[in-house]
Amino acid sequence: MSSIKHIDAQEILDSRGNPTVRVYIQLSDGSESFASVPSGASTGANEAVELRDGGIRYGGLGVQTAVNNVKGEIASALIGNSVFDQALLDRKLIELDGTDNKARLGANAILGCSMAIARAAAQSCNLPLYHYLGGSAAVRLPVPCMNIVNGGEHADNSVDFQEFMAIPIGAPTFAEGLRYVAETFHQLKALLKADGLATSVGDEGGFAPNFSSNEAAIEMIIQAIEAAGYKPGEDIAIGLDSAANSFCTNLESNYDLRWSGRGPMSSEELIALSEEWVNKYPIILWEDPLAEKDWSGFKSFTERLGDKIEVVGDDIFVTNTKYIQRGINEGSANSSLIKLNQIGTVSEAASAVRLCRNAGWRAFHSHRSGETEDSFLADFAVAMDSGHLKTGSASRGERLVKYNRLLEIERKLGDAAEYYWQ
Ligand code: 2PG
Ligand code: MG
Repeated sequence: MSSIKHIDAQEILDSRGNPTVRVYIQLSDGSESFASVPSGASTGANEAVELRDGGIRYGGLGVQTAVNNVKGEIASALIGNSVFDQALLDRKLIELDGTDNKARLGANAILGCSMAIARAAAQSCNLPLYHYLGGSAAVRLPVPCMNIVNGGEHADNSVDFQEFMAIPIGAPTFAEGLRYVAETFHQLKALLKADGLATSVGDEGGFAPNFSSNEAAIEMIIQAIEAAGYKPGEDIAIGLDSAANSFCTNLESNYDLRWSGRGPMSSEELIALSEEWVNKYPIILWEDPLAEKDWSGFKSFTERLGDKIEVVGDDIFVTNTKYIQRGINEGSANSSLIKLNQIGTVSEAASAVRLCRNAGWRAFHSHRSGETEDSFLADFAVAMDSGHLKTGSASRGERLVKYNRLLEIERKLGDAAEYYWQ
């Protein structure tokens, strides 16, 4: 048995220059690991709590309290335990925290430990992380849903929707899929330049120009797919994350697509507009088409479009089995986004995936808009066998590190590697 010998932590900076937590673990057999925690901008109200210091350091965003919680209370509780009891250790952390949403010790402190434990255990067994967490039958690479246009809260441009993703559904391998969408990204840059639009990028590395409308963004992406030599809808399809909380007005189900100039809309009007777009464009996945409180809107969207496209709940479910179960009961979606830091431990995120799978739903793995150079997500997505992930665009190192890790995993798996859509 290899046990936890030492736990340490420090404050580091994420891709937006905001503090986040890194946790270090040493085992009795000499194995060592560390893990770094991501952080979102468009967060759901029910996410596990990221503990921030307040005060003047880093505008209140410091994480020294979370770091001290790891070094003190958490380290005392975990040292001496077997590193292989991931679920038990995660439960111990949840109990030690004692709140429903990890508000006391901080989900950032807890997740850093949970991820570092998994990585140290994998190291101790001399297994790659994806095989340690997923078993030796975990051989499927996720389809990379590449976010090539950023809007909403991830950029200061005239685009209401947060993410426009290119999804290489027709590629034969992960490496080829990544090439399809990276080439599309480059073609998009050329098209933007030719139109005199900005080619600077948003938080997740996608372009963030001032398009004349959300539709104009979709239309230029289709042009870019064609310019790269691919067939829209066959080789590469489109996914959207509206992140609709960000344009939901004070009422729970009233929406204002500010940049479309259409004026406020009801949930039903927004759904009718979405249906027009699904009929017109090769959209196969739509995340957060409605706001987190608009459960009836989600249900009606799924009734209308759920047999045509993947309807993903992010802010509404926050990777929490309590909300996903409600969504399953009410038919609110047919897929859940899975973000490790929304729930705060590796084994709870795995339970969320399991719940989705048991209900015939899909599970869509995701990074956060504030990321680090940690590639844990790549291994986790392969381990969970969910078939697709999003981790930003073909720019910014904290995004590429995950894609490159997946290339590495595919290479390692060799002929055993699998890749397909659905
Ligand atoms: C989302 C995410 C990740 P954030 O809404 O899906 O793309 O954004 O991390 O800001 O919540
Ligand atoms: Mg989202």
